[in-house]
Amino acid sequence: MEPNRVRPTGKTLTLYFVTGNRNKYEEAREVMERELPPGTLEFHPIEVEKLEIQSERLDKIALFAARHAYSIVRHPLLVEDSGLFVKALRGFPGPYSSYVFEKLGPSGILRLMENSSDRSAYFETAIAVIIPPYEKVFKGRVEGIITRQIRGNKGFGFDPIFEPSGTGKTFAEMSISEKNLYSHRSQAFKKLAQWLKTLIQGSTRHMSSK
Ligand code: ITT
Repeated sequence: MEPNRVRPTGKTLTLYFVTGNRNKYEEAREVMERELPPGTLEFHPIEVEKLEIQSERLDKIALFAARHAYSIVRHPLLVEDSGLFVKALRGFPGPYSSYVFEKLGPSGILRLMENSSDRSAYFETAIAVIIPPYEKVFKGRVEGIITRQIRGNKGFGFDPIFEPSGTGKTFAEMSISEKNLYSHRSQAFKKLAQWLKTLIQGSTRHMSSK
């Protein structure tokens, strides 16, 4: 079957977010709804095997996984890979964040950092999106610190131990919309939304000049 392409029809674009993490999807959806005109995008989560290569680079991991997912779904989609990079731990857990979260959790990171006075860390996200004939990667990063204690019960993952610079709150003490003012994910999805706008506008311009 011919893969789906963005055709200059002016119709709504349907884009799948390949993820098993509902929280990630909810955060992304809030950004996309805010950034894109109503009716331009249908955005849905989809669970497909996420084939992950071993790499230090989130963009490479996301792009490989997106290409693999596309070979199965054959419909415009994106994969997002994120990680927490702690300076005192030389960037650990980074691309291994998912595994480390499962094995150690936020309290395990706090234990590893008991004697570290340098608390600086950042979250990074890479989104790989495939909308034939395009393949694009968008990144986002937020700097902050690892707290001394677990704080807050919202969000997911390492949110209760990460405080974005200058906020005095952990991500787990913020609503989705507040987290989206700062987060790595929201920055990357905003870039994606800007690009989608030009893509959609280009399609409709093409149609009206026909
Ligand atoms: P998918 O791969 O199915 O999308 P995942 O949860 O495995 O979901 P990632 O591999 O991208 O997602 O993320 C790795 C881990 O990093 C994730 O399990 C969380 O523990 C952590 N993480 C990522 N983004 C986070 C965020 O915004 N806040 C807190 N922790 C986050």
